[in-house]
Amino acid sequence: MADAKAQKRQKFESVFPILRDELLAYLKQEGMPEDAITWYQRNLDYNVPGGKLNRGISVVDSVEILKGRKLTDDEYFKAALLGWGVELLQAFFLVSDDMMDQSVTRRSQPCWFRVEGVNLIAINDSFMLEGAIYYLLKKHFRSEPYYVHILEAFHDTTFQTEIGQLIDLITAPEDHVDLSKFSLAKHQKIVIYKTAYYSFYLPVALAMYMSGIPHSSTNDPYELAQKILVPLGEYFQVQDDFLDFATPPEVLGKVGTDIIDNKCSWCINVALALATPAQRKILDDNYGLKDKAAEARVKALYEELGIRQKYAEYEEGAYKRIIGLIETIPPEGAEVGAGDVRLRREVFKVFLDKIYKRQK
Ligand code: DMA
Ligand code: MG
Ligand code: MG
Ligand code: MG
Repeated sequence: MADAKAQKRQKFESVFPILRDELLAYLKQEGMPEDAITWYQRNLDYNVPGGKLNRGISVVDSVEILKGRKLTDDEYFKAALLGWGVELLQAFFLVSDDMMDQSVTRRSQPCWFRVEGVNLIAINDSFMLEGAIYYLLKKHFRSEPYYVHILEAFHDTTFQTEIGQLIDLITAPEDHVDLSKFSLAKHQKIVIYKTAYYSFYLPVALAMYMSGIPHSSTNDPYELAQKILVPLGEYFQVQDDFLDFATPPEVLGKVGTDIIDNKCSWCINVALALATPAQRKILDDNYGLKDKAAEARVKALYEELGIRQKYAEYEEGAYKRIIGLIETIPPEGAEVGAGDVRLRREVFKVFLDKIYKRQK
């Protein structure tokens, strides 16, 4: 089992150097100086391949499930390229997110902008991670009938993520802590926009387009997919918020910054709902300060309020709710016709199982 998973990851990873070399060859062909090519290679190698790769591998998994058979070599390469497109988008968001959140580490190494000699050049580096997506899509998908659909899927979810990042950032001003501005409703809006669309809807929508699933004016399968994947993404970001508080950096691969950054996180919203007036004062006095001792006081109060237990309850509820949503898809066997490519429960079940009770 674990072996099959490692093999799948390895096969997916083996596509990355091919794509990276195509990008570097483009710079070479344009006569770019050697140090620019080396810089871009370092940017790509440092920021793209080192994560969990859930989003990227989900594109491949979903195409396999939707087609209902093993992929040809060409199909595998194309599905993996779309997967690496999502990972490039993720790298673009993470490099910029870490600057805006003033984070310290990512994937167990210093955030890219903190690497010696990088600093604000990381802004342009993040743009070049995004630019890579459209270079590769044009090169490999331009003549596909679904080319415009996948372009739109990348563009639409990118804009949604940027809107989400905006509300995440302006809800967390550095110089002014006002916890009465937070709410779970606001939190839901933030997490759906900053995380759910690009992390969950995008990989599945890309697989659906590549598998030839058409849009429909009645019961659009893309809308149905979104109805399941948005709550799944919301659950994933609640996990991210919880792990920011609860998981040591050695395990998580990044140092949590939500309390110090004054973020409208799931944890603070639950804490606000549970706090007595005396406990509320502790939160008001210590949240959002650039001070490790204040952060520790907030964390101690989270423990006292039983945030871990609340999270365990939330996770069970979210899991059951999402299973219920998945079951709104007609079960296997309810075929419309032979060779019919349609949405399948397993696409969502596999994605859900990847994140249920995750520790990092
Ligand atoms: C994640 O928000 C959203 C994007 C678009 C990167 P975050 O700042 O909570 O992420 P992380 O905890 O990984 O820094
Ligand atoms: Mg962040
Ligand atoms: Mg952030
Ligand atoms: Mg986070």
